[in-house]
Amino acid sequence: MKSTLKLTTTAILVAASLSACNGDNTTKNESNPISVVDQALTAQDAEKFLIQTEKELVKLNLEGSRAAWINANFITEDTSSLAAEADQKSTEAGVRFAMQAAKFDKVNVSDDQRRKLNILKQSLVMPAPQNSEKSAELAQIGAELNSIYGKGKYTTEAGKTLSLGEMTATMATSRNYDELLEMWQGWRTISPDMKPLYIRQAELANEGAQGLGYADLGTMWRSNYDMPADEFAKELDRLWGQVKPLYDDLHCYVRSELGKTYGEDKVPQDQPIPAHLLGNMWAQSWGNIYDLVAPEDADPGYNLTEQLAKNDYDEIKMVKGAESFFTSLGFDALPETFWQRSLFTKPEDRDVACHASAWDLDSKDDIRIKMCIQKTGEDFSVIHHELGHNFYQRAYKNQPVYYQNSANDGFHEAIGDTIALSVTPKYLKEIGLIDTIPDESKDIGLLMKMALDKIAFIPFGLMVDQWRWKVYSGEITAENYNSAWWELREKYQGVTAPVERSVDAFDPGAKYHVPAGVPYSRYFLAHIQQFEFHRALCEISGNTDPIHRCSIYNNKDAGDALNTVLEMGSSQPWQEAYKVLTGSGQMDATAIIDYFEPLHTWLKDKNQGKQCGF
Ligand code: X8Z
Ligand code: ZN
Repeated sequence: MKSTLKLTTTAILVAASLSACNGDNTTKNESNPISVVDQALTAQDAEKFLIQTEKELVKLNLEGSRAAWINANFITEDTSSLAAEADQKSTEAGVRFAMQAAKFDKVNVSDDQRRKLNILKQSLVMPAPQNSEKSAELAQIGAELNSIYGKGKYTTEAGKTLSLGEMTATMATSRNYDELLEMWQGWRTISPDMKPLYIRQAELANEGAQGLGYADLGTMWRSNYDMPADEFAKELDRLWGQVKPLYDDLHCYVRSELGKTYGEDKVPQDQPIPAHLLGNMWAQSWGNIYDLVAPEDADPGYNLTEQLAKNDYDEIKMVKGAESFFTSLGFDALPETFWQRSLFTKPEDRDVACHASAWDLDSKDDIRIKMCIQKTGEDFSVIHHELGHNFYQRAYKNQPVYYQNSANDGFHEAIGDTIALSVTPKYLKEIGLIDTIPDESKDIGLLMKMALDKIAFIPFGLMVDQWRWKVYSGEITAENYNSAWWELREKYQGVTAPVERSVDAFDPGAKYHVPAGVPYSRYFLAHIQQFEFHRALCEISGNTDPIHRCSIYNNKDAGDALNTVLEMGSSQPWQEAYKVLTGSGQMDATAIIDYFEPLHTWLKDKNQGKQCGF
C-alpha cells in the first residue's frame, strides 16, 4: 500500500508533493531526466491527459484504499494478496502516468498544468520497474513486509506472548534494566526475516526510480519539496544545526539522571545512552521517563494518563475529546461514518496493523482512523495527530485530485501536533481533566516533559532517512545495514544498542516506517514546523501568555487561518502555504528554540561541570 500513487494522502499512503518549478514553467533536466519529449504535443493535449488521468486516479485510489484498509484491519494471506494486487495496479498506472507526464516537459503549458504534471512525475514512493513480473514482485514484497511487522509478537523467557503494544507499555513504565532489555531485544526478533525482502525491495524500487530518470530512490524522495533534491538535504542539516545545541544539553542532563537511576556502570557518562532506557521502543521520544528526570520543585504535579483514568476516559471519549478541540476552532464535527468505520481498539481475535494511521477512502467524507489506542497521555496526543490528518484531508477534498495532499509531507504530520501543543494545563482545566493550573514556577517541568517528547525526537526524525538515502544510493550495502544504522543512531542521537547485535540483526526493520516504506523526513520537518505554526496561530489568537502556555482552544480566528492553509492542499508550492501562516517561505527552527529557551538556560546551569557529548 505504500507504493500506490495515492494523491490523496492517508498517513500511510504516498504523501505526494511536487517537484521544483518555482517561476519556471519548464522542467529542468537535472531533476527530471526522463525527457522523451514529444514536440508535437500542445497545452490542449496536456489538459486532455490531466482530465483523463484524474478520472483514473480517483478510481484507482478508491480501489487501492479499500484493499489496503481491509488488509491492515485483517492481516491474512488473502488480504495481503489482494492488497498487493491493488498496489501493483496503481503503481503500474503511476509509472505510466509519470512517463506520459514527462512527454510534456518541453511543451508550453500553464503553471497549473505544469504543477500537476510534475506531481504525476514525482509522487510514487516505491516506483516499480516497467516490467510486470518485477512490479508484481515489488508489490508482494511490500505486502509481506507489512504483514511481518503487523503480525510481530515476542514470547518472553517466562513463556508469555506479547504484542508490540504490550511491550511498548512495559518500555514506558518499567524501570527494571533487565526487563527493559528483554523487551528491546524481543521486539527486534521480528525483523531479521525482513532483510532479504528489504534488499530486493531496494533493488526493485531503485530500478523503478532510475527508469523515471532519478539517480536512485532517495534522490526521488528528496525531489518532492519544491526545491532541488540537494538543497533539501542541506535544509535538513541547517535546521538540525539550529536545534543540536539544545539536544546536546538535554542529552547530557538525561544521561546523568539515568546514571543515577541505573548506575554509571550501566550508563557510562562518556558514552551514548543505551537505547532501551529512554521509555520508548525506538528511543525516539523520551516523555515516558519524565519521572526519572523531573526537575525538583518544578513538577507540574499531574500525570495525564492518571487524569484520563480518574475522569473515566475510554478510547472513544479520548477521540471525542480531540475532535472537540478541532470543532472549537470552527471545523465541522467528524461524520457519523468516522465513528462507525474507524478502528479504535486492538481486536483480540486477529492480526491488525496497529501502528496509528489516518485514512481518506473516497476523497469526500469517508475519513477514518485505525489505531490500537492505549489509555495514556501519550496516545491522547497521537489521537490529536491522527485527527490532524483527517481534518486536513477533509479540508482539501474539493481540490483537483492532484492537489489533494498537504503542502509538503511535513505539513500533514504537523497539523495534529500543532493542535496538541495547545493541550496545556489551562486547556486541561477548562475541559475538566485537571483541577488546578500549576503556577509559573512549574514551567521548567512542563517544558522538560515537552522537550523529552519533541527535542529528543528530532535527531531520530533525521537519521532514519539518512540511513535509507544511503541504502538507496548504494553507500550502505546489505552487509552493513545494521552497523550503519547504529553508527547513525550514535552519531545523531547519541544512543547505542545495549547489547552487541548479531550478524543477522536487521534493527531498522523493527521500526514501522522501514518495512512500511513510509519516508521519515516528514516527521523531522513536522517537529520544526509545528512550533512555527503554533507560534503563528497563538499570535493570531491574541495570546499574551508565554508561548508554551498558549492554547488556541475556542479561537475561531486561529481556526480560520489554519483552515485557509489546509484548504489549499498542495495547489501551491509549500513555501506559499508556509507564508500564509508564518509570513515566511523558509522553515526555521527559532520558534522551537524560543519555546524551550527557559529550559535550555536551566539545562546549561544543571550541566555545569558535567562531561557532555557522545
Ligand atoms: O508514525 C507516526 C504517526 C502516524 S503518521 C503515529 N509518527 C511517527 C512515529 O510514530 O514514528 C508520529 C511521530 C513520528
Ligand atoms: Zn502522521
